[in-house]
Amino acid sequence: MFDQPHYAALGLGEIYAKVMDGERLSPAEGETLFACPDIFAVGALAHHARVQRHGHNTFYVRNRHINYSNVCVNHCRFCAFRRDDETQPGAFTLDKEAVLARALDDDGHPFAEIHVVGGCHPTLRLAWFEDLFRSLKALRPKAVLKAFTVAEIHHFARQEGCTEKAVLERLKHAGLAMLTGGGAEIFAPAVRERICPEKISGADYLRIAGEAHRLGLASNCSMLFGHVESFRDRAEHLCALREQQDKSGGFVCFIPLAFQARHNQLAEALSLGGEDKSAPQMLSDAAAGLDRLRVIAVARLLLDNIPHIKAYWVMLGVKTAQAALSFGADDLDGTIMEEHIGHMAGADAAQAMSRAELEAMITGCGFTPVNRDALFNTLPATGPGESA
Ligand code: V47
Repeated sequence: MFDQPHYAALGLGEIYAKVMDGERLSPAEGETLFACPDIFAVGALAHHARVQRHGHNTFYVRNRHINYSNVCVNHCRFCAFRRDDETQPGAFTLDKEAVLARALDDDGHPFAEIHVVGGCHPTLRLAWFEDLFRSLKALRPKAVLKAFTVAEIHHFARQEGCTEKAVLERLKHAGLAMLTGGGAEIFAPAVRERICPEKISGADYLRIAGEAHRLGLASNCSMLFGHVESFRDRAEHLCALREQQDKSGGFVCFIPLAFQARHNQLAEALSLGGEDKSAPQMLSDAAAGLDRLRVIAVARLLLDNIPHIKAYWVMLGVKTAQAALSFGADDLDGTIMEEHIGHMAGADAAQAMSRAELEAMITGCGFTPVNRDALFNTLPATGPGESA
């Protein structure tokens, strides 16, 4: 069914030929794929590209997310996690001991990844995090330490009155191996102005990611979708990441972040009818599920130089994440243990998954589980005495 005539009839003949020949697609072709009514045709092309690169291998990681605080100086309109200060209901800031206790809560089988994020805190300074990271690495030397988005790196540089490069060097020296992919949102300036007017620009996101890569730090990258962005905004966002990757090469994994529409200003504005009703966010639940698969598929097809596409089960939902494995995704992320950013905005997935559950999710849809660390180094399957 998914042969050349089928694609030609859909107006995708040239895209089909390019994917079969391993040629790069243009931003306009990405937009065409977002608009194509046949989601299965788009998914089959993405699955082809995924199998070419990874076969049926599907990655997961034994990891722990640690949110040190939700106090943040920015006012991103999509965020339900942030608070202005410690006095607001729901605000929290962990002390060093509480962070270390979470990293140690691993049944004696150290996490392969420790993922630390919290937003742009008004008073916690870079030196506090350097000390924290040194302690984390002393306690769990084998865990890959992944922390912050490039927005926090920019925030520290302003706090300290130094360059982002100097911040990154200090953090690297303290044990940081990579940055998380968050904070990219949508690069299109008009959309950014509507959803996160105080956040660094898309150009700065890419510039600081490039600085990190040049220093030997890896990073992930992302796109927040399903709110007020257009198909063109999505395609251009993905191609801007691809262009940066051509230059600096350090993006390991792309994470499409499906907008969670509870308890945040943007969701309220959309449901109150003040904004554009044609936005993807206004799709029914079923259509939104298909849209999530489509974003995974188009990302796989446009991002020919970023090795991994993550089906982040927390934001996609477990079942959609499973389906995403047949639409181009090759990674499910991990055990997580504790998640606040998505859950405070309405994500209804569990807080944690065991390793056995992740493996069952993968084998249950015909793929092969591969245990990994944050940098996608392959790790052995369950070791002796290790709990699932
Ligand atoms: O930076 C905030 C986004 C990000 C909402 O690097 C929202 O491996 C959806 O970056 N709906 C944090 N998204 C999560 C993140 C992440 C998660 C898992 C793995 C990795 C990785 C990175 O979540 C934020 C922001 O872009 N976000 N609010 C919301 N309402």
